[in-house]
Amino acid sequence: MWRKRRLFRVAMLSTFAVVVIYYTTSQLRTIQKWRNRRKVGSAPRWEPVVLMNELQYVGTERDEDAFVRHAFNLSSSNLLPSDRALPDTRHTRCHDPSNYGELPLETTSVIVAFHNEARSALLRTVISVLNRTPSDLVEEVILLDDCSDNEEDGALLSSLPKVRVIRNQAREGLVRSRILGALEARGDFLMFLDSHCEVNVGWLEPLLERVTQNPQTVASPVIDVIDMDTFQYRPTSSQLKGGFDWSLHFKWVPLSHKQREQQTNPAEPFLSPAVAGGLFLVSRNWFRMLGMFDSGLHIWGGESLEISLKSWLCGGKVEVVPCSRVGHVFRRRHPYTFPRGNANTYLRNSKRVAEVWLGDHKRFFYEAQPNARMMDAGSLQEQHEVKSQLDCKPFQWYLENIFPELKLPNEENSAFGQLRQGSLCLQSVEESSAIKLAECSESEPSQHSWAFSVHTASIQHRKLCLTVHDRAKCPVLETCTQSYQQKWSRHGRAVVLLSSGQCLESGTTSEVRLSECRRGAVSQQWDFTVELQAQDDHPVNIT
Ligand code: UD2
Ligand code: MN
Repeated sequence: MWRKRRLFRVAMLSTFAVVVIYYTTSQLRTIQKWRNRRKVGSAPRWEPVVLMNELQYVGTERDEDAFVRHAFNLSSSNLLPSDRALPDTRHTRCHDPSNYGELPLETTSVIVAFHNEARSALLRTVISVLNRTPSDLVEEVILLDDCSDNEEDGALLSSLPKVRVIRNQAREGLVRSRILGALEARGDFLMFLDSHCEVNVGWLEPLLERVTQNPQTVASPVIDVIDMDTFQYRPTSSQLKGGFDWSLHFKWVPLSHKQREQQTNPAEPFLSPAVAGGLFLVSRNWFRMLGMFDSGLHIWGGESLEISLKSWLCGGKVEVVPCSRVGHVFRRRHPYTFPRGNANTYLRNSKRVAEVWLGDHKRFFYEAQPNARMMDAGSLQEQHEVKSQLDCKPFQWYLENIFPELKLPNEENSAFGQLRQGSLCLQSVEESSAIKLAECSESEPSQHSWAFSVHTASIQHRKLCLTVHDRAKCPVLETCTQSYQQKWSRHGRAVVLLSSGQCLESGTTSEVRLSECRRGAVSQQWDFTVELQAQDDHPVNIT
């Protein structure tokens, strides 16, 4: 009896032990499997399945002149297979996958908007993504057909693994198409590509690493060149950052001396004032928080500077990641129509970006692009709302900290922006010539666009001049006449009416008046946001 019970207990205990061991090892195995699943650099897990007849899809489309329809050599593109080999253009340091650490469990939606793209180029874009990305990192490839003439260009690709095709019934332009793609995306990260790209080996992992480390990062690959004539794939310098000039034209900028000094090797990601093109990875949540792209941007242009400025000014950052390489066919002209006229569309888009993000510095945009002044850019209310909701920084901060290479043009205005005293700013009063002081606010237009010109000795607010009538004490805003009642000078921080030698002074309430200058009086000290020339530091005779 006693022996029986002991045997029973031993049997129970060993069954229990077996169950525990089995459960633990199976759990460990699952964890290991997940770990392996996220190991970087392993062979692609997409098994190419012939789901379509490539030759039949690409067909025999030919141009009389090879460049007419697509602005690149169509014959060269058509001759290449969709899965051609590419030279690995990365720095050797990028070859070691352990450099990228643990990858996220989240997936990426690749979004490709296209309008009348050459089928061979479009197919190569998709196949390069499927073949060169570990399958479990890719949620889907969204092909956003922006109302191409032939619906089948996109539709026939929907049989490829992970590919979803969405078609616009009317032409929306690349910006609204990408927004639509982002709204449809199920992945946690969004990667935007043009429809004539080829991603290179290990392209996504280094981008993912950056965005996972800091989810408020916009991460751009280095964009290699696919020759528009021969389709040869060539490396570009991995040490250039994205920038722009006052016309808001994108340009490449070499890394600053300081950045080069800080860099320990050329494979390291670096901060960039703007994305180096329209190809980048961003977290879907962060992109949505930023209000995505401005949906008022038509057809082509403006969105890459918009997302860059928005990221930097509203708490994020922009990086170029040299270990990530994506080839792109750069062209000399747009191969498609602009329903509203080519130059106008781009200029209008740029005006929207300038109006929302450049603050008082938009004056330089208008000087570089005078035709934009009179253009109707549409409502910007939504963009301003995003800006104030996210409490975005002023452009001056960006100039000082992120893009010091963008120099202010030498112009006659020696100071401009807000005219402030401590936390108070001078502002115009609607439908009146009066001015008053109020708490400074980035988004209050009546506080911006003050300018002091040494040349004309005037203080302007938009088109009006600060004027003090004889025997009046309070300055008002009136049409500029160059009269002595509108002549001012600045002495240190004092603002002096030349004819009377009196100083601009804040009162106890919101009013502003003229009074005798008193050395060091805080109520007579004024600052403009931006000084274009060093001020005359010699103290003048202030009694
Ligand atoms: C550069 C960017 C591009 C975008 C653009 C400015 C690179 C490599 N490319 O363009 O991503 O930022 O500047 O907006 O930096 N498309 C449409 N609908 C249209 C017009 C174009 O879907 O109405 C597609 C087009 O088929 C292409 C993509 O948008 O896939 C970008 O257009 P692009 O290749 O003509 O522009 P690109 O390379 O000059
Ligand atoms: Mn392109």
